[in-house]
Amino acid sequence: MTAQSATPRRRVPWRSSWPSRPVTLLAALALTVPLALGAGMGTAASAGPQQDPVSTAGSDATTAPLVIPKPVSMQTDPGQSFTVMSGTRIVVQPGAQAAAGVGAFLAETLRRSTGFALPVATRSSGATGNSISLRLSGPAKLGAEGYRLDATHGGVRLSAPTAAGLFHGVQTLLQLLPPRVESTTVQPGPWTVPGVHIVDYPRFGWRGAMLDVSRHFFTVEEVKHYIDEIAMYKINVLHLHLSDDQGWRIAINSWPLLATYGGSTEVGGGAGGYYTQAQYKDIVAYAAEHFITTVPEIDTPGHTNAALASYAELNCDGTAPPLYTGTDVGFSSLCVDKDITYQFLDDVIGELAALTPGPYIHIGGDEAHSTPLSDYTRFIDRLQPIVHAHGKNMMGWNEIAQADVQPSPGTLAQNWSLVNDSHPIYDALATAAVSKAVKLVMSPANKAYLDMQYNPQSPYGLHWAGYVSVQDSYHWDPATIFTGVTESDIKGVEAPLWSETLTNIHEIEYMAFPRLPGIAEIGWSASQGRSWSEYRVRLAAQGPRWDVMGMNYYHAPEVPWADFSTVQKAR
Ligand code: TNX
Repeated sequence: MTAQSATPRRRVPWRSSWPSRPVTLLAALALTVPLALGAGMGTAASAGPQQDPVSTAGSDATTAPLVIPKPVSMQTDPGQSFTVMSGTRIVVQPGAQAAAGVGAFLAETLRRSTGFALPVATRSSGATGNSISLRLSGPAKLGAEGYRLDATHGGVRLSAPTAAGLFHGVQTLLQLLPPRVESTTVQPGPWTVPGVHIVDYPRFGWRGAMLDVSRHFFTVEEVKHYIDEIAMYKINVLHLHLSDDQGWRIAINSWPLLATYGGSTEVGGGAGGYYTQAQYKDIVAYAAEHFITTVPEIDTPGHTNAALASYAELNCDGTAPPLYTGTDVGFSSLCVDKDITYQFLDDVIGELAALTPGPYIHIGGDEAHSTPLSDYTRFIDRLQPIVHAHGKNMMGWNEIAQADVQPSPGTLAQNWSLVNDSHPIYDALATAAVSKAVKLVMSPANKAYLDMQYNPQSPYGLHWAGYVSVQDSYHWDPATIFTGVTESDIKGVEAPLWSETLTNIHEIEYMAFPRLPGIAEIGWSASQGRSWSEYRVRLAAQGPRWDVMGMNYYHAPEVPWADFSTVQKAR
């Protein structure tokens, strides 16, 4: 492949410089807390976002902090501010190791651009004076991921009931600082945070980003780079599409040819690749350090040519097909009536479950056009107990709702059906899932698929679901798209990035940005009060940050980049 190795900018520092890193505690918090929140936290708003053609945000733009996702409540105090200085300290309570880990992340990020020492100190009494305090406390209403942030002359006080909440609060704090805070080299100050009082928590407990590492393979460093970028917008699930017709990307010890042979190519005939189990664990741990739960997907019973090519015995006729490097879908199927198919799945899911601290295994289930429906439903019905036997919940694309799926524990259907912009539509798969008490993760292809071209001129991407402008991808609400599907049926949202046309991190960035922050906001912020005309101003303010980070992004003409890069640079 042609991918370049990318240097992560926000590597969590405790690996080397935080000797008492509470790995297990942090990992446990990161892996269980975000998903435990579930749907329905915060305002159960169901009104769709307004389409306000007139910009109303201009007057606010220079005063209100330009944060994405939009916080639940934010009061500015123009008479107050806090400036990070050479003597500023980051303060945590004694024994609050999870808070100390988040403090170390903040310190490391700030040290690079400010050049200040920013020691992480322990003190029981919270912040006094020139400090940023991180406290593991706060009212229950903040939930598993909420936080409170106050910036005044007296310091910055960040509090949250969980480390995940503190981490999300740190992401907000970084957005309140000038864009050059994202630099990896020392920049001139001042490093002023505006006077602000924020109370914030998410609408949904699942805010995902999916990366297809099968159609093209991406290196560990590239995946970590993407983790850095999605964490900025409070994404808390990384769904890795680890197998498809064109490549198998995770080493399975009991079936070694899957990776070594099935992973040896990719779309277009490049060299492909796969993650060793150690590399995969490294990705999962890195995501967890960013309070992101990894959900691995092995796509079945279709999208399996790489596996079928690796082991002849998995084919009904006992003959292995050749490896595949094209972009068709729907031509491959596991052999539903062979016992070895289920032995294979048991082995693969067993090894995957052992590598997966999070509660979900995604079994695909999409576009199984070569599997007759009765075979398909029998297959899914046999697969779900295998997932459960390995202690995991099953997630699949929305077609799984055709089978007799059990809702418990925690079964999820990922809905990729197209949605109508202006009114709810009936969708049989969504309705079937909900009737079985299976919750939905919303990924409507004509809104949330980041691989859809922005317009006919886009250099990468597909357009089978339409051209999806930045404004289009922001203009939907998960709870109002299907008749009969309401807020409580929805686990959250996810933005898939399929990689038939994408070969490296720069191309990934171009498709994900600037649309991904909008999907993140749809998952985090209440829909009431969301409007494109206001959002696009906040989005424009991200541009200078991405410029500083050297990120590639589409300079969508409907976003007023130039105006706000000037404002931000002047701050
Ligand atoms: C549909 S929708 C797919 C993928 C493709 C993608 C391209 C769904 C679950 N599957 O196999 O890569 O479209 O946009």
